[in-house]
Amino acid sequence: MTIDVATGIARILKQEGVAWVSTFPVCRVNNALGREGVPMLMMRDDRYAVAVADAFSRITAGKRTGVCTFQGGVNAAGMQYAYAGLAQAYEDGSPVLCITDGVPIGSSGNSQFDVASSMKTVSKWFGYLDKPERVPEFMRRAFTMLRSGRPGPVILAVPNATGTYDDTADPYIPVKGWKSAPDPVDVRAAVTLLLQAQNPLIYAGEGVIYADAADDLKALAELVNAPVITTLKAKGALPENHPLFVGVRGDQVAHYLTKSDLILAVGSSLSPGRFSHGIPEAAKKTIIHCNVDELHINKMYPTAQAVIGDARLTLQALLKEVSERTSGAGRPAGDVAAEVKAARDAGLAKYREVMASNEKPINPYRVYGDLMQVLDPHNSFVTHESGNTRDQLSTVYDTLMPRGFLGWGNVSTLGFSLAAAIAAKKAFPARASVAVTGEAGLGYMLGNLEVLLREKLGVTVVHISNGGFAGYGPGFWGPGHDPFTHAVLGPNEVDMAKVLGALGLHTERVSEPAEVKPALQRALAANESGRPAYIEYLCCQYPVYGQWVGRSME
Ligand SMILES: Cc1ncc(C[n+]2csc(CCOP(=O)(O)OP(=O)(O)O)c2C)c(N)n1
Ligand SMILES: [Mg+2]
Repeated sequence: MTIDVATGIARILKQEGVAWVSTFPVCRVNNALGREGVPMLMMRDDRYAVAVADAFSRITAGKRTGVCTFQGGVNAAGMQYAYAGLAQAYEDGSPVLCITDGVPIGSSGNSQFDVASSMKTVSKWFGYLDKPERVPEFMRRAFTMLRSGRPGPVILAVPNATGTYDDTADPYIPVKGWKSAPDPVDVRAAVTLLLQAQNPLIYAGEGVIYADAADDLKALAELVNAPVITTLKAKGALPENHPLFVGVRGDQVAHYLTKSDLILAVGSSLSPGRFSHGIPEAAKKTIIHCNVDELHINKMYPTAQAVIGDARLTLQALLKEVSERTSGAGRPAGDVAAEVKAARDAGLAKYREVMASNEKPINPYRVYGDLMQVLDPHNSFVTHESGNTRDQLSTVYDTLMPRGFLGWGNVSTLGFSLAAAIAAKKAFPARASVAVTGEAGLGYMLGNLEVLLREKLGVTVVHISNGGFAGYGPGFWGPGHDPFTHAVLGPNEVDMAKVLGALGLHTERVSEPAEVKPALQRALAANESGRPAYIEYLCCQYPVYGQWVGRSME
């Protein structure tokens, strides 16, 4: 049957199980999506169209692909605005499918902005659909890349959405993802090093979550009796009440990174300098680097032994090898768990204290502590913003399942938390979904709050309202490093709860520590009937949190 390109794409998306597409108009594929009954989640700008789809892929660990559309072509206004979202998805390695208009054949070179070269810098693959007949081929390639290897965004540019082709000539069959298992020689060599080490440390990255390998990580940690740290993006890969879990950041993490003589990195790029740790005295340590992609091997630190392959197959192979070598006994238990507990208790003591604080303005840690008490850790989603909310929550927020908390941002683009909370609600409607933000993140998301109301998305935005960019200004530590550019209108000048209440959200403004918890409970109750909520907590500026090791304050 002869069909047009846009219809072909819409039908293939349905075949691939795509339940909805986020968008900001216009894109020439959208009307076909509408006609074919693919629901569209219309965001209020192109960056958020990308970010919601990106976050959906992250939260479902790539099992359900987030798809978005935005304007491209010669008038690439949408694409230029979407670029921020694309760059972030690429930076963080998120398998999101982005569909846009391509520059029509015969119109290249018309604009200053070079669409193809800019898109290539932020994608795993930029496909330019130069012939209608190639729709099935391009979609097969796209979904293969989205589901195999190192995750990353795929961008498909459609220059002629109304071109036609015969869809029976190359009927589309949904593709699966393919995985590779590591070389057994490398597995044996890695285990030899691992069993020789005095103080091995497991350094788990987000690849563990994408590979659905949380249980395998736990099993290996227990067998080799090694402490575990996770990256920001892998937060939750090991239940954080596990006796071998050290932390994401903080003094106890620094202690183990320093003390370890061997680092077994799994599913992490080991790329320091942004929102991750450097490895102190790396040249004196043995680094075993397990990764799906050779890109990161020997990247910043010398790799003693690489193990290339899917994180789950790798962990299973390591587990089997350790088990065979030790007749199932693993490494002797010693007092590793007791030491981890002591280090965690010492490292977290000062935060636990303020989590119970009754001071006014409210200490932000009091909000996080109460949030942990109110939410069911097995049935909720929390995410942070760029700024102190990231730094503080990733220091203390106990996460008991993968994606119970979404840590994000190798570079952290303000405003992503709302996209993440929306995506979490779409992925797991029964879970409470909470975005914790400061005023900067809130500023980015304001226009997009309308989407919550229109789509009846019961999401709660928790605002740590402190009248400025706490990490930059005078704040807690004296002069601060950006004293000229940190103050904004704060709670004394603007009543945000009133502003957003007028928009239609359930809102509260809370200044009493005792009211932190009940206000959260009321917000979550409102969410249950599909009403979004905004809670403004009048907080002090308190830029205190666990540091990244080997990284200067910035
Ligand atoms: C798109 C973007 N631009 C700039 C930054 C740099 N930046 C990071 S946090 C921040 C301010 C955070 O202040 P606020 O939201 O009030 O949070 P607080 O630290 O006070 O809790 C800025 C400007 C960024 N992360 N993203
Ligand atoms: Mg602030």
